[in-house]
Amino acid sequence: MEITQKIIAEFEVKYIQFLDPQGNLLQDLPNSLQDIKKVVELYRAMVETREFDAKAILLQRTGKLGTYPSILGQEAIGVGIGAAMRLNDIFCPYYRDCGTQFWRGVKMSEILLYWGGDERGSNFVNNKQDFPICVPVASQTLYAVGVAAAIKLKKEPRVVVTAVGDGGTSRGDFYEAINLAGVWQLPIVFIINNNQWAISVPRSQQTLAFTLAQKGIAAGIYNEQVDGNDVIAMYYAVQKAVEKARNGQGPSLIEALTYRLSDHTTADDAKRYRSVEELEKHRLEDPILRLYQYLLLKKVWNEKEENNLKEKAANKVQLAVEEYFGIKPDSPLAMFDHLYAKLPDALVIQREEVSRLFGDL
Ligand SMILES: Cc1ncc(C[n+]2csc(CCOP(=O)(O)OP(=O)(O)O)c2C)c(N)n1
Ligand SMILES: [Mg+2]
Repeated sequence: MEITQKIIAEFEVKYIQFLDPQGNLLQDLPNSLQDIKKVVELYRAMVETREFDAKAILLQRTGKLGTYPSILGQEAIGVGIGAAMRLNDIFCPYYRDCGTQFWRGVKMSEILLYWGGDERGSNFVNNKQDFPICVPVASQTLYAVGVAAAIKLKKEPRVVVTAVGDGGTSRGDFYEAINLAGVWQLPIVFIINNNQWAISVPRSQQTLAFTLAQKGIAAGIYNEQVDGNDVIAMYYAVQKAVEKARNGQGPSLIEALTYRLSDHTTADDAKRYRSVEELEKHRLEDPILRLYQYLLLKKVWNEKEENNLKEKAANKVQLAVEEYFGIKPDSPLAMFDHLYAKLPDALVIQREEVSRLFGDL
C-alpha cells in the first residue's frame, strides 16, 4: 500500500548581494544609496573602524588594554547596521559590534575604556539608551526582546536591533528570543554575524541546518541571508527589516555571511585550529577591499583620497587613545557598584576589606 502525504508548507531562504569580491556591481544600487556620497560615507566608516581595530590589538599587545575581540573582516556588518538604524532606535550589541556603535555615536575612547576593564566605558555620553557590550553569548537577544516588548506596549515608533554570532544561534537564549519575538510580533531585528567560527568550533559543527537564516522559519519570522562582506547589501537588508518592524510588520532575522579574519580574541591563536589556506581564501572577500575597488571603478575615489582618509582615521584613533590614557583609573570599590540595589552581607564584608586595603579612593 502506498502512503500519500501532502505538502502543507514550503519555505524559501533568500540571499542578497550587490557587490562581488572584485567590486563589480551585480545589480542597481538600492534607492536609498543612489547618492554615491552615502556609499563613500559607508567606506569611510569601515576604514576608521579597521584603523581602530588594529590599534586596539597593539594596545593589548603592549599591556595597555585587556583582552580584545577584533572585528577584522566584519566591518561591513557593523557599519551596515549602524547606517540602517535611526538614532532613537535601540541597539543591543555583542562584543563584535563596535562598527555599529561608532556609527551611532559611541566614542572610541569609551570602547577602549570598556576593554581596559573599566565599566564606565559602557556609560555612553551620546546614546544612553543603547545597551552595553554583552559578553555572555546570546543573552543579549533575550533582553533585546524585553526592550522591544516595552516599545510595543508604549506604542513608540522605535525598533530594537540586536546582533549575535553563529555560535550564539545554537543557544537556547537565541531560540527563545526569536520565538517570542514572533509570537508577540515585536519591533525587533536579529542580525547573525556568521563569521564561520565560534572560537575554535567551525560553523559545520554548530548545526546541520543549511542556513542559519532558516532558523527564523521555525519562529515564524521573516528571514534572509545577506553577503555580510558587502556593506551595500547589509545596509539595504537591515534598513528594509528595520522599517518593516517600525511599520508594525513584525520581526526579522538576517544572517550575514562573513569570515573572522582575526583570532577570536587577543587571547586566542587561530593557527592552532584552522589552516592558512582557508584564511587566505577568505581574505580575498574582504569587505573594504571590494568597496575600494568599486569606488575606484566609479571614479569617485583615488589614491590621494585614500591616503587622506587613512591619515585622518589614524589621527582620530590616536586622539581617542590619548583620551583613554588620560582617564584616571576608577576606585577598586567601583566593582561593587550597580550590582545590587542593596549589597548582600557577604559583599558588604568584601567591600569593607577592599576599602581597608585601598582606602576610599
Ligand atoms: C554563555 C557563554 N558561554 C560561553 C562563553 C565563552 N565564549 C565566548 S565567545 C564564544 C564563542 C562565540 O562564537 P560566536 O557566537 O560565533 O561569536 P563570534 O565570537 O564568532 O563573533 C564562547 C563560547 C560565553 N562568553 N558565554
Ligand atoms: Mg562566530
